[in-house]
Amino acid sequence: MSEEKSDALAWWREARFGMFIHWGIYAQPAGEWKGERIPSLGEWIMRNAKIPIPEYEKIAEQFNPVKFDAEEWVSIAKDAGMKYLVITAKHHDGFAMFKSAHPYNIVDATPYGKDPMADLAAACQKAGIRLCFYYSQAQDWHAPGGAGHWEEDDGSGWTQQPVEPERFTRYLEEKAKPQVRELLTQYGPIGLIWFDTPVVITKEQSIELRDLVHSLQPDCLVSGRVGHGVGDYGSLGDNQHPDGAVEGDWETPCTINDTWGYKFYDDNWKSPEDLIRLLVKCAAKGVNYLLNVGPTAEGVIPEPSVERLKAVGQWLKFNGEAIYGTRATPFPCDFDWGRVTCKSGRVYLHIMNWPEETLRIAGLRNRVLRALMLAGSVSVPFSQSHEPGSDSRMVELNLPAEQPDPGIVVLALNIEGEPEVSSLPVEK
Ligand code: JFZ
Repeated sequence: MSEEKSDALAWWREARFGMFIHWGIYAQPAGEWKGERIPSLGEWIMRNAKIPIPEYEKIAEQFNPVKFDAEEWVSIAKDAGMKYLVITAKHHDGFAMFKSAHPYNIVDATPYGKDPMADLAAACQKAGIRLCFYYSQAQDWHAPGGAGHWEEDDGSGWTQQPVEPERFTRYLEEKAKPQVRELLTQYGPIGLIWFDTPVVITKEQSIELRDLVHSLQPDCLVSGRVGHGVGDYGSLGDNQHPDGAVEGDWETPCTINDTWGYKFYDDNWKSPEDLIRLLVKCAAKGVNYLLNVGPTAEGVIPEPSVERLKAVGQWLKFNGEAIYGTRATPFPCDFDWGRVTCKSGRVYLHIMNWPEETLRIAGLRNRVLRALMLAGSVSVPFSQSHEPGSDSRMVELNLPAEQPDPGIVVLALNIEGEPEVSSLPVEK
């Protein structure tokens, strides 16, 4: 991470929670091809069902998301407590979901004929949400020279061609770079470009893409998946949350069910409690949580996702202070009872397993001024001790015997100064 980018990262660090949207013409087959359910990710159906390019192109001729309503999508994100939105402008299938000079795009190749990104840009602007774009820079199964490009072989079927460096360079120059330029010049300020699966890209090419983004919009961030570690922040593996401490700026992309792009029969939904737990576990490591929805071909965010996002938003309404603008736990370890976030003057205890008696926190060096449950602002009686001989410190919180809420209860400790803990917070 370069020094000069840290200002541009300020909003992103503060945000902690964003909406990922995987939306493309793959939502039309929705996980099924010629009567067969195709395993794995919805947005990978072209490759997994080995759909020839001319047949896949026909999907676009049916794609008509008449129920798409940008303001509604943005309000779903806002009600969930999400602060930014990252939408697939072009996924690996090569189809642009925006107005582009390249003809394979939603405006020119579908009956819909409109640019949803323009509507989203306006709705985001109005709602104070940062609009960001996902762009598959290397994999493009439709464009000659793109990684994973389909070509008809000797007549026996369709296969992926090995990538030849000169052809790939031509694809980058003729399609990827011009489209990145379009995304950064047609829709006003963009928060970040979420490049993905660098596969064959060279380090020089990753740097060129990053520099192109920064030259068009200096404050626009570039995701780590641009390749070769040259992005402005890193991406963890999908649905991952780190166990140990993490250095630097990271984000975890997550699914609510098991796919990114819509599949009509994937109903393996995580519970709202699971989603909140993952949000807390990410925040406790200073990691952003980018939670995905996969809208249908009609342009509707599936109801089970909407319900769950509402529940997360409800939790954040009371406990958001313990997520937004916080830093990773100051403690060198995790605790059985839950997770910790903090900011200047405050330590937040996210209680996932309600303790049987007193909750003991060892090692906090700051004087605690007050302890309260965030939801309802209920004060919690506590005591604090310090044994100078062994330099052992302890805060004891007398929680109610009954957990006041079945979800994660957050305790805020008002402290003096910046949170500080002993390097080994030993419990007696
Ligand atoms: C990629 C895409 O192939 C997929 O379709 C989706 O868009 C997802 C968000 O990103 O898949 C990945 C990329 C990287 C990892 C896992 C899945 N990873 O690093 O663990």
